Amino acid sequence: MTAAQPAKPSAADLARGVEAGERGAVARALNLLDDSRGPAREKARRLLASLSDPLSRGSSHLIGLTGPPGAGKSSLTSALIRVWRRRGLSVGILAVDPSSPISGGALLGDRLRMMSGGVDEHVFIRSLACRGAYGGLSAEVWPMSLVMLAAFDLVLVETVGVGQREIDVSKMTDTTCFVAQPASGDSIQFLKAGIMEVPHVLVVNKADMGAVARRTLSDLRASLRRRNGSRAWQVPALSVSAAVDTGIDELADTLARHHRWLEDHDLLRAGRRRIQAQWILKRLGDELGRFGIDRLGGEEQIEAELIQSKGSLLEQYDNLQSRFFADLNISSPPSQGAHA
Ligand SMILES: Nc1nc2c(ncn2[C@@H]2O[C@H](COP(=O)(O)OP(=O)(O)O)[C@@H](O)[C@H]2O)c(=O)[nH]1
Ligand SMILES: [Mg+2]
Repeated sequence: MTAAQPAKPSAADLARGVEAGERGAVARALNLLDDSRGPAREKARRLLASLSDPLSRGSSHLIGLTGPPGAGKSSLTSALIRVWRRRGLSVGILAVDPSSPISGGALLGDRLRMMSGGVDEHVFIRSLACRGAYGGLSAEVWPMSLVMLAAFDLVLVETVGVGQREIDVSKMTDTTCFVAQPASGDSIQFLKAGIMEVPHVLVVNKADMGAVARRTLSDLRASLRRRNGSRAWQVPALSVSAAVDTGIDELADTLARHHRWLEDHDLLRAGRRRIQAQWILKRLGDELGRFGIDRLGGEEQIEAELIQSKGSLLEQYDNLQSRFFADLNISSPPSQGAHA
């Protein structure tokens, strides 16, 4: 850091830009969250605290699109963007695709520019390279989602599901939509065996493949009938084709219906609070270990405390961290922050 750096917007200015949906401000905010150096992290903290409580921003909807590589998540994402834009909604995309770490988001961006003949000011795409281990990837998705929720009507996280032991990025959203590949039995087997937690919306893409797609859909519906039972939200299974552009409006309607349902049942804010608490717990556990978590009162108590407390993401995190170090009589925590 030298004095020769050009003047940068303050955290408060950045937050205002983000809330006005300015793409430049969103890009700068996401870069800030990506930067683990001390001053950047301090500014990230102020930025997140300056956003007017994105956890409560019920007008925006955080959607996870998950499923195996090749199922058509990216194709479906661009098809959905077209529908949402026609409806006058602004859209932010976080593409987390380990099968195409760098190019995923760029390709999506190119495709959209080709379709619309230019850059759409109301669509923002950010690609996150998969960094392999838990920390790098999921650690960034939640803070980034908060920024994007403050900026856009719809935020979509595209990702292949990750392992069971880690926080599944696809569960860090209001609505999880699973995209199945016709004739690939595995996801359906998982669902039947109860291994896969049922997402909120199921989609069989590639309806244009005909019989094989229809069979997959009826398979899915059969196993859903058994599992839906008396659930308050009855998980729907839809047939769509991103390539031929059929069923996309219905998919957008269904996603919106789940959002409304969450709001009607007072579950939107509660869900986001729980995701945030789990994010903080996971990060604390990575940094302070089992010992640290126990020292702070154990997972359950910390989670309950976090769900009650009003602080913004990094404030909550830092408070717990400081408490831990104060408890050990260490005056200053190590410089490494939550985004290391
Ligand atoms: N036949 C057919 N192919 C599709 C459809 N949607 C996507 N694809 C193709 O499936 C492949 C994988 O698509 P992509 O969107 O990259 O899948 P992702 O890995 O899940 O993001 C590409 O070759 C697409 O052209 C569809 O509706 N029908
Ligand atoms: Mg993809």
